[in-house]
Amino acid sequence: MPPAATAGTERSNQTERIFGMFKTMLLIRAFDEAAHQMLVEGLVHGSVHQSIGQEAIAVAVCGNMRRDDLIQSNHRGHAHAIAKGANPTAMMKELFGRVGGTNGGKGGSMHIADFSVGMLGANGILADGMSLAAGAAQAVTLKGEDKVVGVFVGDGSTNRGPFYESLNWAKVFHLPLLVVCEDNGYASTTATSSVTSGGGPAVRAASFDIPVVSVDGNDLRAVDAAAAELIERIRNGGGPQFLHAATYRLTGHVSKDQGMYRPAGEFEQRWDHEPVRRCEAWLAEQGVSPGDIEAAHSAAQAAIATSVAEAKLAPFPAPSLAYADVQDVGGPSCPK
Ligand SMILES: Cc1ncc(C[n+]2csc(CCOP(=O)(O)OP(=O)(O)O)c2C)c(N)n1
Ligand SMILES: [Mg+2]
Repeated sequence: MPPAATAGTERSNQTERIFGMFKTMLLIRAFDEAAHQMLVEGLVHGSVHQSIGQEAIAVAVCGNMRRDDLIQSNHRGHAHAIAKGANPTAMMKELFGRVGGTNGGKGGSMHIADFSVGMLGANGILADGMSLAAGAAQAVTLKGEDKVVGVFVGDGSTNRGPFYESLNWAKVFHLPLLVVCEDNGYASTTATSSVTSGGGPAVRAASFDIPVVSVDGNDLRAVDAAAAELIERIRNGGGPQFLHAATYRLTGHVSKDQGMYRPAGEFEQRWDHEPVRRCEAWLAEQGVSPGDIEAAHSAAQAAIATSVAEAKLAPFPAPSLAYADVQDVGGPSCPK
């Protein structure tokens, strides 16, 4: 029987742990909502890829990693960066293109990186993060470190070559790599199942003799348990592992995409299964009071409002810095 939901009730360590992850999910959602709003207001340029509805995967995977473990993200990287510990204000400044951004304001949403927390970077080229992560995992092995490398890949991206090359390489060299497939069923405007042969990402990974765990990616506790087991296996020398997490993105491909290509009623139906509400219901059963849950929502909103306010005030980088930190400056129009 769950404990009574009264103020002052001592909560179990597991409840506190999940409550902490719940707060990170709220922070991610608030960040993604604000990022879209700032795009609409013309303060953020380009596109914003939100992870609304998918937050549990990033949070539970990164929540089982050490700070010095490494992750490689993809085009939809805000959730991964925040979950790994990147500062949301520095990230918001990056989206605004301002000084103090994670990449000096010169990378934008799809290039967020923060090596101080082991976030190697986002990447707009589908599945190429897999190759970078395999390389990072090989470096970890060559240096004799005990770090784990995690890489997030979308279901649609598993139809690209680098996915297979990297799985093969990781298996052959027994690399400490956790591949996390966030399977939201869509690749841009295409239902991934309509362009994918065979049994999908989990079957494909298993064909490389890489152990696979499939999980309901909207169940924070289920992802937490699966990630804990797989990361433990890797840390103990078990080689690459594959986590297939089924989820659903509650927005279109980019934030301004209304998802008109989705079947009527699909969005509405899926809101009932999204991870924040589900986790909230579980926390309430464990005795977390409505007041504490409400306070968590308010804190996330306030934190991101501060991030936005600070980003608005930050200056743009000086034009003289345009070529700083750029690797290839050898072209005729690029002064050395
Ligand atoms: C090599 C390459 N081809 C095409 C694109 C355009 N593109 C960007 S995201 C996307 C769909 C990605 O789907 P998925 O991997 O399932 O990730 P999701 O967006 O669902 O998170 C496509 C086709 C790209 N960025 N890179
Ligand atoms: Mg997808």
